[in-house]
Amino acid sequence: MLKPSALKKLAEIVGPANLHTSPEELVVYSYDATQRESRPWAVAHPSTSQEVSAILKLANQESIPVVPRGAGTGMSGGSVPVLGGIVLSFERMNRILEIDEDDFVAVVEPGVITGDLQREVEGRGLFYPPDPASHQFCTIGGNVAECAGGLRAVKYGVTKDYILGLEVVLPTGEIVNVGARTIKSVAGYDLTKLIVGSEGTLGIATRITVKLLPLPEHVVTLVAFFNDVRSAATASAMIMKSRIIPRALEFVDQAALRAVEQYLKEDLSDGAAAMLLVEVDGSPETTARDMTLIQEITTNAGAVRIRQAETEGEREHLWKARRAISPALYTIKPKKVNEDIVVPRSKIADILDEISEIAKRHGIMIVNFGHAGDGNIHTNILVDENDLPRADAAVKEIFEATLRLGGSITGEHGIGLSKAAYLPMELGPDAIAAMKRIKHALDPNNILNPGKIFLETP
Ligand code: 2HG
Ligand code: ZN
Repeated sequence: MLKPSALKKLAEIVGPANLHTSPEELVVYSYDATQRESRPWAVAHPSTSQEVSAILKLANQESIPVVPRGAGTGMSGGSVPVLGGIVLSFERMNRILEIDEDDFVAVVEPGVITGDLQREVEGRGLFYPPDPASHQFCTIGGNVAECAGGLRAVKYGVTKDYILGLEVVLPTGEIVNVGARTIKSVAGYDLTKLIVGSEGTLGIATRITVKLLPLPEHVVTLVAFFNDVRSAATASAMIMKSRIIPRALEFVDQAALRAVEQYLKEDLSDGAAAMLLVEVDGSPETTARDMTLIQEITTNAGAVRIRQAETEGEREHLWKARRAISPALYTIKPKKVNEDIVVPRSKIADILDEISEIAKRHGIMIVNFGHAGDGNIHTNILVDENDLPRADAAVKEIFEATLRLGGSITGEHGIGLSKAAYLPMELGPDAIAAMKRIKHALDPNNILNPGKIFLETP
C-alpha cells in the first residue's frame, strides 16, 4: 500500500488526472500476455523524463516498487507488478520526435507503437526492421526493455541492433544519456546494450534513438505446405544452408495451423501438417533468383504445395494469418504456457522430435511455430488449469533438450517471471552473481521491476 504522503507527492508530480488508484483502473494494469495477474497500488502516466525521474527518486527514498509498462503484450511477465507498487505507463509519452532522412536516424518516446514508427518511416522510403508479431499494439519502449525480435530478425537482427542511443532514467532518479546518434561510438562501457533487454530492471528508456535503413526495393513472399513436420524443418535448414538469407523464414505446425484457421474462420492449409512462410527482399533480379532456388529446395524437401503471393493484398493476408497464431492459441485451452526456445537452426528437426516425445510422455498438447530461420521456436503448452504441474515438468525437459542441443531458453520474450527458476540451467551461478552485482550497483534498493529475472532478491 502507498502511504497517503507518497500518493500526494505522486499526484503533484504527474497531476491528479494522471494518477489512478481505483480497482477498475488497477485491474487493467495487472496483466501481460502470460495470463499472470498481480495488482499495482497505483498507476501513473508520466509525460516527461523529469516526471519519471521525480517518481523514481521518491520510490527509491521510500522503497516503493516501480514497474514500467508499454502495451502489456510481453510474454514473460515483465510488466506484471508482482510485488505491487507503482506501474508507470507510457501512453502519454508517445511522440515520434524526429526522423532524420540525411543520417537515417529516428528519435522516439517509449510509448510509440512499433507499427506506427514502421509506417511513418516507410512513407519516406526508410525502414525500421525489428518487427515483433504484435507490432500493431506493442511499444518501442517495451521492445527496448525486452530486446524484442520478431519476423525479420533472420536477416536484419533484433531490437538491440537498431538502438543507437538512449536517454535513461536510472532507478535512483538520475537522467543519463548513453550511446550516440552516430553509427559508431565506443565512448565508455556500452550501457545502451546493457539497458536493451534488461527487462525494465536497470533503467527506464525515456528517449530512444534508432537506426534506420533504406526501404528494400522489392519483396517476394512464398508459402509452402508439407505433409510432415520433419520435411518442413529440413527445408528450413536447407534454405539457410544454401546461403540465401531470407528476410523471414517462419514455421507453423499442424496444430497451430488448425488453431489459426478456426480463429480466422478460413482454410489456409487444406489439411497440411506444416507450413513454411518465406520472404526475400532486394532488387527484382536477386529476389527472383533467390525465390527460384527456394522453390527448388522446398520441392526437393517434399513440399506438397507451393504458392508465391501474387499481390500485396495476398502478402498481407499471409502475414496477418501468421501474426494471428499467438492470439488464436489463447482460445484453445484455458492456459497457454508459452516458451520461446532457440536452437542452432540446423537442429530444428531434432528439437521438434524431442518436444513431440515430451508431449507424448506427459500426455499434453504442445503446439510449435515461429522463427525457424533463427532457430527460435514458440513452444506453446496448451492445458487446463489442473494440468499446469505436468506443463511445468514438460518445460524443464524442453529446456534441458534445448541446452543439450546448444541453444538458449529464450530467444526474444525474456526471462521475467516465467523463466527465472530456469535461468541458472543456462548461465550457471557465477554469471548470475555478476548480473546481480550490476543490478545492485544501479538499483541498491531493488525498486525497479523487482521479482524479475532472478529468483532471489539481488
Ligand atoms: C510470435 O512470434 C510471438 O507470434 C508470440 O513472439 C509467440 O505466442 C507465442 O508463442
Ligand atoms: Zn515470436
